[in-house]
Amino acid sequence: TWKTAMRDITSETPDITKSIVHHVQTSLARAPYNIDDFGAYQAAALSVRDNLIVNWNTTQIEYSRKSQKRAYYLSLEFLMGRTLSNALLNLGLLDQYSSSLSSLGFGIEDILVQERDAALGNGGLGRLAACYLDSSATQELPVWGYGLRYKYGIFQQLIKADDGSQLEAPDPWLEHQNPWELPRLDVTYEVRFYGSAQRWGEGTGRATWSGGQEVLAIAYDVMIPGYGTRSTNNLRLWESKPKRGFDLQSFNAGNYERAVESSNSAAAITSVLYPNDHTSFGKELRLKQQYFWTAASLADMLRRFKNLEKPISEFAEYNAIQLNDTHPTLAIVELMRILVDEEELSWDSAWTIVTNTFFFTNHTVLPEALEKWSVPLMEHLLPRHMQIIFDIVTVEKRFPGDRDRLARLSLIEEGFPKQVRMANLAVVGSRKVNGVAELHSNLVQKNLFPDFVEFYGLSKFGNVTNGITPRRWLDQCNPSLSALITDTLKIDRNVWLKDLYKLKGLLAHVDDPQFQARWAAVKHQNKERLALFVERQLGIKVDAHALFDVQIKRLHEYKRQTLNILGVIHRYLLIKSLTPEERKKVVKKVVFFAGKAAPGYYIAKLTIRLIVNVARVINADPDTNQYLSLFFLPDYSVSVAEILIPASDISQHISTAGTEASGTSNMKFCLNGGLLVGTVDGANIEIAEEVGDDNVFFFGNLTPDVEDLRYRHTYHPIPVEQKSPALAHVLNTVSSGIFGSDGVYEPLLNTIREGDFYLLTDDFDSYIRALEMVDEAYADRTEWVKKSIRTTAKMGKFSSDRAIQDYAQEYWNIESVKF
Ligand code: 26Q
Repeated sequence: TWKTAMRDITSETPDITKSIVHHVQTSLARAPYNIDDFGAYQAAALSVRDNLIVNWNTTQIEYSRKSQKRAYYLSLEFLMGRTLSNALLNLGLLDQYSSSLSSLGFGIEDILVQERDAALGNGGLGRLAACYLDSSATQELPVWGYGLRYKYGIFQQLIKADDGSQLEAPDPWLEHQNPWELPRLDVTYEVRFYGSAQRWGEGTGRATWSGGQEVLAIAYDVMIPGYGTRSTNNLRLWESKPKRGFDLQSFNAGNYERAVESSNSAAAITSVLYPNDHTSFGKELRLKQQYFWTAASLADMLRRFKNLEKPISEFAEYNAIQLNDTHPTLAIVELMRILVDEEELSWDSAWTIVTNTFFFTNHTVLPEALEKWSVPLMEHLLPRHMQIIFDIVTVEKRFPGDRDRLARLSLIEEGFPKQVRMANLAVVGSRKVNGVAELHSNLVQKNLFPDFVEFYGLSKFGNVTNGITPRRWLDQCNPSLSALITDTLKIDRNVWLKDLYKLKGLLAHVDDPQFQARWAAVKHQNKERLALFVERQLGIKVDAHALFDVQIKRLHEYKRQTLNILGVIHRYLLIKSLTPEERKKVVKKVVFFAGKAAPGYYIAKLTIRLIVNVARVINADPDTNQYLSLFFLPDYSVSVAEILIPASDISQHISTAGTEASGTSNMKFCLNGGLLVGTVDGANIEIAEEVGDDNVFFFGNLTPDVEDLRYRHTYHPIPVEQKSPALAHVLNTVSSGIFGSDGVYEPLLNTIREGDFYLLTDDFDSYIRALEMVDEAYADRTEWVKKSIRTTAKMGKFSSDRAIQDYAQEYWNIESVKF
C-alpha cells in the first residue's frame, strides 16, 4: 500500500515509483495514504508527462535548428481517446510503470481506465486525424496538428429507460486538470470579427480591415509521442478568451449585462464541438469557430516562418498545410489577406504562394455535407474575406468556358441568399485534392468536381487511402494478439509495429494447428472481456461461445444500421418459427450495436430506439434467446471501440454503394482478425483486394447501378411486397407493434416504403444471403480461424504509417528530422 511504500522509500526505490509519490505529495498536494485509483492515475500521468515534456522540448528545438519544411494538419476534430496507455507504450515504459504502481498497491488496468477520453471529434474524420498524428511522430516527421480546445467534446449519450431513445448530456472532459496539455499563456493572437474593409492602393487588390470585435486565441499544446523514438510532436489547440475582461465603461455605468456580453460571446467560440457530421447547417458560431481557428493557426505559422529569416516568397517551400475537409477552407482566404494586405505582395504572387501551400482532403460525396456559407453572413462576420473571395471569382472568370460550365465552377452559388461553396474554394486554392479510398477518389473526380478535373487536368487530383495506427488498434487494444504475433513472427514487436507488412509472415503458420488454437483462444478471451463489460454495463450475461457480430459507427441512414436491425428481426422471426429440435442447428449469435446520432437527426434517433426496443423483446424471449441476443451499448467512444473491436467475429460495413468514403473501423476489425460483411464500397474494396474475396462477405448492388435504381424508385416504384417478401414481412411485424405500439416507427419504416433513397429494398435479400454464408463458414471453425489469420496477415497496407508516407512524399514534400 501507499503507506508502506512511503515508509520504504530508500535510495533503492525505482525512480519511477519515487516520481509517482513525488507528484502525489507536490502536484496533487495530497497525503499518499489516502489516494484512490483516480489520484494514482493523476500522479502516474504527471510522472509520465515529465518524460514527454523533455522529449517534446528536444524535438521542437531540433525542428527549429534544422529549419526544414514542415507540414500542418488543420482539423476541427481530433478524436484522441485516452493518452496514458498510449504514452506508456510509445515511451516503452509500460512494464516499469505497471510494476511501480503495483508496488504501491495499484493494478495498472484499474489505473488506465480512470482517464476520461479526449473526445474532440464526431467519428471517422476526427479519429483519422489522431491516427495521423501518431504516425507522423513515429516516423519523425515535422508535422503539427492545429485544432480547437473545446470545453465540451462530443456529447455523452444516455438511453432513456422508458422508451429507449437517445438523450444527450454534456461532456465536461476538462473538469479535472488535464495532464496532457501545456497551457501556453504567452502564445496568443488577436482575431478580428465584423468591422469593415476599406480598399486602397488602386489595382493592387489591397484593403484595410478594422473595427469590429477582437478575440484572443490562447495556445494549449498537447504532446504527441512517437512509438519507439524520442520524437514528440505538437498538437496546438486554441482557446478563445475576451481581449479585455469586460467592458469597463458599461460596467461603471451600471449596465452589467452589456458589460459581460461581448466577453461571453468571445468565450463561447471554443465552448463546444458541433455534434453533426455529414450535415452543414450554416450556424454563425460554427463559422466563427472556423475563422478563429484558421486565423490563429496561420498567424502562428507565419511567426515561426519569420524566425527563419527567409523571404516571404519562399513560404510554400517551408510550409505545407493539409485541410481536413472543407472546415478550414477560410485559411486559403486568410493567407491571401495576410500576403496582400499585410505583406503587400502582388495578388498574383500571393496566389502562387497560396496555391502551392494548401492541400485539400475530401471525406464525403453526400451533397448535404458540402459546406456552404451565405454571402450576407460572410459579409457581416468577415467583410474582408468576402471581398477576397469575390476577387478570386473575378480572376477565375478570366478563363474561357460556356456559361453553364462557369456556373458549376463558380465559388458562388446563385440563389436567395447567394452561398459560398467551400469545396470549390478549397479545390481552387489548393495544390492537390485527394479522396480517402480508391473508389471515393474516383467519385470525387467523376461526380463531385468533373469540371475542375477538365479545367486543371487529372494531376491535381489524387488518392490517399486512409490508414489506422497499429499501436493503438492492435498492440494496445489487443495485447494478447500482439504477443502471439511477436512470438510467431520471431521478430521484435518494435519492428512489425513500425512495418505492418511484416504481418504477412503469419501466413507461413496458417496451417499449424497449435498456432490456430492459440489464435482462437485469443479471440475467445477478447470475447469474454467484452461479455464482462456488457454484463457490468447492462446487467445481462453474454454467451462468449456465440458468433459476435458488431456494427459500431455514427448513426446515419447511408450507413444503414436500419438494414442490420431489420436483418436481426428477420433472423428472430425465423428462429421463432422453428421447432425446438430444429433450433439446435442454428448458429448462436450475439449482435452488438453502438454509435451516436446527431441530436437533431430524427430518423437516426428513431433507429436507435428501434434497436433498443427490439433488444428488449429478443433478449427476453426464452424460445430464442440462447440462439440470438442483441445489445445497444450506450455512449460509444474510442475506449469502448477498443473493447469491441478485438472481440468481433464479423463486423458490418453495409453502406449504400458509393456513399461511405472509406471507413476506417473496417481496417481495425480486420487487423484484429475479424471478418467483414459489407457492400462494395469505400475501403472495403481495397481490403478485399488485399485479404482475398473469399475472406470478405460482400453483398448488394454496385455503385454504377445506384443512380438508376434511385431513378426507378422515383418514377417506377415497385411495392416492397413484390421486391422482397421477406423484408415486407419484417416491416409489417414492426408495424404490428410488438416492439412498441402507437406507430412510433412508421416515419422510419416509411423511408423504406416510400422513396427508399438508400436502397434497402434492393439489397435486403442479398444481405440475408451474405449472413447465411457467414453462418455456413462459421460452422467450420478451423477454416474460419484460417480466414481470420489470413485477414490479419494481409493488413499491412492499412497502417496509417503508409498513409502518412504517401502524404509526406507525394503531397507535402517533407523529410523526417532525426536526432
Ligand atoms: C460540417 C459543417 C458544419 C458542421 C459539421 C460539419 C461536419 C463535421 C464532421 C461534416 C462532416 C464531418 C465528418 C465527416 C466524417 O467523419 N467523414 C468520414 O471520414 C472518414 C475518414 O476519412 C471516412 O473513413 C468516412 O468514410 C467518412 O464518412
